[in-house]
Amino acid sequence: DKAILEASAKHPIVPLEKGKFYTYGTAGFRMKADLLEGISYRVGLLASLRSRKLNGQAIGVMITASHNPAADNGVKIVDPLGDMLEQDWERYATALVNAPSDEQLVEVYNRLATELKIDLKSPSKVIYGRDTRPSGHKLVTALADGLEAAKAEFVDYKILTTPQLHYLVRATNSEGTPLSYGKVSEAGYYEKLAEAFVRAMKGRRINGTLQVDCANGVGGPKLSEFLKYIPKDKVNFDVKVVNDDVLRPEVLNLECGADFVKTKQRAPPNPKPQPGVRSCSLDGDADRLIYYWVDPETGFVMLDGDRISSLAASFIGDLVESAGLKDDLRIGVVQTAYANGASTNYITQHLKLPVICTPTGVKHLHHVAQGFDIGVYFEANGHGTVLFSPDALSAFRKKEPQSPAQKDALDTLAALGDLINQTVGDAISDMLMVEVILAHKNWTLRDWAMTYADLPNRLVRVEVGNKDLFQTTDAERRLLHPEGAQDEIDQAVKKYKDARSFARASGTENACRVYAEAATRSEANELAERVARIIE
Ligand code: NG1
Ligand code: ZN
Repeated sequence: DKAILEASAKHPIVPLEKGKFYTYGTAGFRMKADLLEGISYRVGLLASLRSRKLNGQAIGVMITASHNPAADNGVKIVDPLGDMLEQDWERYATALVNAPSDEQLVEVYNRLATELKIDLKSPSKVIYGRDTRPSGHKLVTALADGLEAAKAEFVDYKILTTPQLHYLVRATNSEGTPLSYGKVSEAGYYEKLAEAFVRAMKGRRINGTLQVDCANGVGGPKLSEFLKYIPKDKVNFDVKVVNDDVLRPEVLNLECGADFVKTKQRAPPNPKPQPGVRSCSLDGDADRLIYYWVDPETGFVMLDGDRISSLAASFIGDLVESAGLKDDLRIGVVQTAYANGASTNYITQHLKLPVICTPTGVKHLHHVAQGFDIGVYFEANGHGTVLFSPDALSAFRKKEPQSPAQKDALDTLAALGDLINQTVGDAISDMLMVEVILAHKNWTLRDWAMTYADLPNRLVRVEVGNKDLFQTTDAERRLLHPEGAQDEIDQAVKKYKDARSFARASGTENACRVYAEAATRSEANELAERVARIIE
């Protein structure tokens, strides 16, 4: 107790206005970096408890604020399989972080240990990493002090992408078991991806250079490092890495990156967009991916998370059929309400695959995707992955092929199982998956974009007095409160062709978001404005 008390005094919590609390949201604790030091210390305490509760399995802590401005930062906890912290524990995190004094912190810590039947003398292991934000230094120091005070064993992996940290957590916990996820090192991550990439490509050629905008974040140096692992004689992957300046913190996510491209619906102004260049953007911690190109005739064309999702579902669905596994494995796609309606139609009607809609936040999508043998999940913003069940992975390896085509399909599926990050959405891994699929199909980005036409859509942020008044149901697609608001939205939607609109409170910002789509751009804009006025 003494150690925890003393170290706590070094990393105080910044008090909030009366009646306000820090909350563990969709992205953990995320805010201006100068509020986070005490929080990071306390998250160290919590992570050590979580590890002890789970028999000393390694728990991860990632320090990042992803696509948010450089002055922000965030702290989030990763569970032993590399997935997000179990939902029940978000409450404990909130309780620990909001303890008003050092003494009360010790009290809450001990109370949690008693309530959860945690032996504070048992082993505990925590591993952590951070993105390139300068504030990360101070936050990992506070985190390490928390881990030391709690007498946990810990490993500092320094600068990593978020998905790399998730990989390392899973690799650490599966080391030496039959389910080993890969070598426990950053190099092990690159080796695994490079090997699976070569295997999945099977000598096929990639058509043209890919320009990768790295948001001036951690993805830049990590992607450059990864590229060294690809054997040039086996795959031609010509990548031009741009926006990879991690030395000037102020340029992080500034006018570049996946979030910029998706929300502004245009290419980053730097480097100056050249017509026809195959391009993609990562976000600040390299877990989101958006493809695009500037067409000489039609202008900017974007291939977002919905496109990646439908591309993956279509390719993997075909492979499963060719492999003769169609009756054995259930494939499904998971989306949120922000998925473009045209993508949902394409997946259900053309690919004939089930689609489930969940509330915003990848933890929800991930959970539902685990219910399928092959669960494809992406948020429209480009964050997602494809999950394979143990049954699926073993079928790819064990099924006796009846023909060379069947063997080919099984081999490709097995390679995809290793190539696609099974812990969390991973921009580098997803990019390799997209490249494999386009190479197999011999498709350009334009071919990919031709599969269906997106409905014009508009997303607006609305400042409201109290966003907590906005309660939703039906995977956030309908408002329960304020009373009458949903009826008004329904009336507005009826006035437009192929229209859909919904409003919900943001989980990461102090505002509401309104989404609208309709048959034409002007109708989508008009509908969004109308609905915004309803909830204002
Ligand atoms: P909120 O602020 O709850 O809308 C945003 C994104 C989510 C998700 C989280 C976590 C949109 C509309 N919302 O959530 O998709 O990525 O941030 O980063 O893009
Ligand atoms: Zn991110």
